[in-house]
Amino acid sequence: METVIIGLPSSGKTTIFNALTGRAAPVGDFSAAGRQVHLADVPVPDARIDRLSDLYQPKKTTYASVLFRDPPLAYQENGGLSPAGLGEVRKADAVTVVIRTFENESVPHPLRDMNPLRDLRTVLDSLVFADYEVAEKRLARLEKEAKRDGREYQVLKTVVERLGAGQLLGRGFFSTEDEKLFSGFAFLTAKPLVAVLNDGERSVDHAAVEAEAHAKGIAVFSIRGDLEAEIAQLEASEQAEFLKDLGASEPAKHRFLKHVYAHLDLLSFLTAGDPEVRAWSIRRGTTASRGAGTIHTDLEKGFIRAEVAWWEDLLACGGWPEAKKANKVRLEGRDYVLADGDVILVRFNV
Ligand SMILES: Nc1nc2c(ncn2[C@@H]2O[C@H](COP(=O)(O)OP(=O)(O)O)[C@@H](O)[C@H]2O)c(=O)[nH]1
Ligand SMILES: [Mg+2]
Repeated sequence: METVIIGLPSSGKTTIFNALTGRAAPVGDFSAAGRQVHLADVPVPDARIDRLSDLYQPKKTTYASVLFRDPPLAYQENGGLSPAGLGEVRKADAVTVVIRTFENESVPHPLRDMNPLRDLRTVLDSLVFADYEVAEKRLARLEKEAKRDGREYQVLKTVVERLGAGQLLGRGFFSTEDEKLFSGFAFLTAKPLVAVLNDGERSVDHAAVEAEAHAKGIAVFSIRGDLEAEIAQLEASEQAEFLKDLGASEPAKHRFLKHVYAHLDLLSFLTAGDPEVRAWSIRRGTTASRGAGTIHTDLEKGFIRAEVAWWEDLLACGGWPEAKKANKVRLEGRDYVLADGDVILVRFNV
C-alpha cells in the first residue's frame, strides 16, 4: 500500500510526513534539499503477527506496511497541481490531503488567509479537473472513431458528466467489471482519500471542512502536526507522557494507520511458516486467488486451492499439522473471500 501526501504549499505536508513516519525530513525548506521526495515504509503493528512469530520462531517476520511518499509539488497558474505532481498521485493507492488548520504568522499561507474548506476544495478541484481532461479526451476520440456502442463509451459519458459537475468519482464508482476496463486511466478521484487536518496550538473550527469531506466520502484525521512530529522523534519510553498531554494513547502513526485501515476497507491475511511469518494487506472483498497473487503472480496463475485456518485456532493448536488434525483447516476455492486474520497456505502449480 502506498499513499502520497499532497496539499497546498506550507500546509505542513512534510511536517505530517514526519509525524506519521518518525522521520526528520527538513520542513519549511524550499532549497534544493527540500525539493527531494521523502519516502518511508511504516510497518503496521499487528499483535497476530507477534503471537504467530512467538510460536514459529521464523527466520523472518514481516508486517504489512504503508509506504508514505512526500514529493515536492509544483502548482500551475490556475492553482492546479503540475503534471509531475499529478503523476505522483496517479501512482498511489490512496491519497492523503493535508489541510492547514494551524495559524503561524511566520509561515505565509499561499492563499493569504486560513480557510480549510476553501483549501480542501482547491486541492480536490485540481484532481477533478485532471480526471476530466483525461476522460474528455478519450470520449472525443471514441466519438471521432464512431465507437459509441461499447461499454467504455457509455460509462465514460457518466464519468465526464460527474466530473464536469465538479464531483469526485469516488470509491465504488466503477463496478468490478468496469474497474478492469478503466484501470488504465488510473482516475485520481476514484482513489480513496484521507484529509489530514493539521492543527496548531489554537484550535480552529473544523465543522465546515469536516462536513464537506464526509459528504464526499473522505475520511478525516485531525492531528497536532508540529507537536506529533517532535514527539515521534523521542524514544518510545518518553513518548507516552507527551501523548497523554495531547489526550492520545498511541503515537500518531499508529492512530493514523488504524484510521486508514478502517476507512479504506483494508484488512490483512497472514502466512505462517518457519521461514517467514507475514501479513499481507488487501481490500475487503479480495478473493483467495487474488490474495495469492499479492504474494506472487505464480500463485494466482497456478492457483488450485487454499488451505485456510483462523489465526487464533492455529495458535491454539500449536502448528499447521496439529490444526489439520483438529479439523481447524478448511479447503477453499479461488472465489473464497479472504477474512481479516485468515492464515492461508496456497496450493498451486506452474
Ligand atoms: N505553528 C505551526 N506551524 C507548523 C505546523 N505544521 C507545519 N508548520 C510550519 O509550516 C512550515 C511549512 O511546513 P512544511 O511541513 O514544510 O510544509 P509543506 O510545504 O506543506 O511540506 C514550517 O515552517 C513548519 O514548521 C503546525 O502544526 N503548527
Ligand atoms: Mg514539504
